[in-house]
Amino acid sequence: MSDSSDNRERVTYGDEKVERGSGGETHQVGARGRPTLTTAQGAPVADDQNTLRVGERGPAALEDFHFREKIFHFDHERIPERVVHARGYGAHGYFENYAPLTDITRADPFQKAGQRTPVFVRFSTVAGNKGSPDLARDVRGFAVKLYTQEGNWDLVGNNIPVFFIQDAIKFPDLIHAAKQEPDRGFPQAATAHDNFWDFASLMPESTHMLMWVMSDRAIPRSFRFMEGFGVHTFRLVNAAGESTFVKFHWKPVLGMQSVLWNEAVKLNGADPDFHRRDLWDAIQSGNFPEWELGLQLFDDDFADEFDFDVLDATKIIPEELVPVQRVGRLVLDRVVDNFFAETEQVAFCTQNVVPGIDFTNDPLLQGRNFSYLDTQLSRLGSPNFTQIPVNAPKCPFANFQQDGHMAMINPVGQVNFEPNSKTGASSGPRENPKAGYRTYPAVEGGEMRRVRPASFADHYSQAAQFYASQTPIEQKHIADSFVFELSKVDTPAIRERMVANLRNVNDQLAATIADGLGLPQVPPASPAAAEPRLDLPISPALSILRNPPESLAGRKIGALVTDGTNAAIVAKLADALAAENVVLEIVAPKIGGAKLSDGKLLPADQKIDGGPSVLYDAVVVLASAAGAELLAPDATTKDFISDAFAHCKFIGYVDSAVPLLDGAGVAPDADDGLVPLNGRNGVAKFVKACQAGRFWDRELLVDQT
Ligand code: HDE
Repeated sequence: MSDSSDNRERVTYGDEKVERGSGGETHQVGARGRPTLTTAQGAPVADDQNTLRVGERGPAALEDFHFREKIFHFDHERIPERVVHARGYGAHGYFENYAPLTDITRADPFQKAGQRTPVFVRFSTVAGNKGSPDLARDVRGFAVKLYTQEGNWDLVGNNIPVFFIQDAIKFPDLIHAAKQEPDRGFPQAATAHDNFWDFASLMPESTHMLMWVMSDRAIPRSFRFMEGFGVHTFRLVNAAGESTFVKFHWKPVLGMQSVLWNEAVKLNGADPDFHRRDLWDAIQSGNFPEWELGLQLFDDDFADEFDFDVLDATKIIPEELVPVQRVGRLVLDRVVDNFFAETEQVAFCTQNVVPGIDFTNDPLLQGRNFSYLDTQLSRLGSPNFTQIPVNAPKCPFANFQQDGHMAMINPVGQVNFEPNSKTGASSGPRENPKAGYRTYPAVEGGEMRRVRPASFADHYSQAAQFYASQTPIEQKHIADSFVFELSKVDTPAIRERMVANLRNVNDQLAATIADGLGLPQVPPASPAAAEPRLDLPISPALSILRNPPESLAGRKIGALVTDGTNAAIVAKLADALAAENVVLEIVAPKIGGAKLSDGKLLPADQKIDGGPSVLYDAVVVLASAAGAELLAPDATTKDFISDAFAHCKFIGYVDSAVPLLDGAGVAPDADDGLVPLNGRNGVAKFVKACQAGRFWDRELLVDQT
């Protein structure tokens, strides 16, 4: 990481040395080379421990300007959190283009092979407040700001390619229904309550998205293991003014991975920052998260022939029908310097497009184009939010906008209007008909009406397609989450209405959910605006498990060690995992570490109480005989093993640790997901087994409800 003090200019005022930072701020250098603490006005502070008082035990003096300024600033530290997507985490990086795409777009990032465009990405959950846990069942925001040479392009997407609603006018209702109920102020970051399901069950257009949200997609293992989507159909426009429709995809290079619901619930307690910590750790350790940008390109003919309306954001275009072409990669290689300045103040606006990128008439997108700019004013408090470094373009920019709260950039010189008769630089900027942004001249017309087109009427066919495209275990997870969520709904009629809707998706699914809820009978299917098509071909790309990762890279394995643990096995494991680019974390009874069989102290990363197995993709239990005896009655150790087993994780173990497995109710030979490490190639076998991610065969045995 670069040391910002390197950029500092040192000047001398009288006897005092003053450092000037790159932002122009100054610090007086006091004792031992440290800058002197000053007020915001620059006055040096002599005492930051005590308020100014009249007499040792007397009242505080109003003239204590240092105290008043400090508290005043503190009182105003918060800005309004985002109405949605309040909980988020961002990082810097770049987009690298593979090959020129000049035939389809004149957008700057796609003009040359190897061209790099700086980016800032913010991932988020939607429903929870800023301090809510990371593993809520929710859609994840995947917002990318590309600082192109022709302005900022914001691709403000999600990790799910469809949305709940078709028209932006329903967004406030959707979000009101999803967030805490207004009278009680809970539940936090959870849709498992009456209001959400009341709304959802009355809005059949939400069904497709509900299938995704009830699937494992809504509880990703981390941001690094999830896809991203631009959702809407956009336009790419080339230099000749020709348009191609496009859907944007982000494909994670490490592959997709999710956690189990029971695991998510426990993760939220063990580490509410699990996702942000994962991103921070990955970047700080040089394992830069990476996604490939994929484009689905199609023309008007395809749009006219396709079974669904390409302007309807509740629909996908299956990848099998229009392949995703990978055109570049997004690499996140730098964490923020300051969370507030960058992640909190970043202001994405869907209206931020650059020449070569254009909108379509998707009614959600059209509504969003109003909402984002508007929301920034109330969050950031000034139209000058564009001047905050994370929001400012990195290309030259010039206009006659001026003044307003916190204006840092103002026109220089006499002229702040156009046209003007001045010449040269002092005459200010001028429009550029050649290089300037030109809207695609789509021909529009028709009656001005509030109407939902008939082409948006099919609410169930793609929901059915999504369900049919999942593996049986993923289908089970979908049914389980519907049952979980609807079991938190107090009003029986809402539960029934939802099941009635789901009969239009899949009868078996509806029956399983009805049974899970203990409904006396499966309700009849609700009437559908358009007859659902249950014959759409399955789309394997929609399943996480049908698309397993190519390697274990980026995963994390937890090793439970005690005093006396076999040092040779630890060393072997460390080597084998390093070769796979897998992180090994040492979990021990004490954070100081454990003295292994070779007499050496191995420092721990986690004390067992703070290192439950939910933090890891797989675990190994390496306790020595004496260590196993010590830990056998320990409840946390039992949880470590029994949770790993219940979450279908691969568990490696040494012979001396078998009593711990027994104590946790896990037979060491219960299934092939338990791998003995002592034998020949034990470690290699374990590492190989872990490639499968989870040992799913176990799930039906450990989950009986
Ligand atoms: Fe957003 N959305 N949204 N949204 N959205 C916001 O903007 C809105 C929608 C998305 O990390 C808000 O700055 C409307 C779809 C992300 O800062 C707000 C509609 C998709 C983020 C807003 C939608 C998104 C937001 C709140 C219905 C996926 C977080 C704070 C038409 C394609 C960006 C803010 C960040 C944030 C409005 C629907 C993605 C209020 C009106 C569909 C990733 O402007």
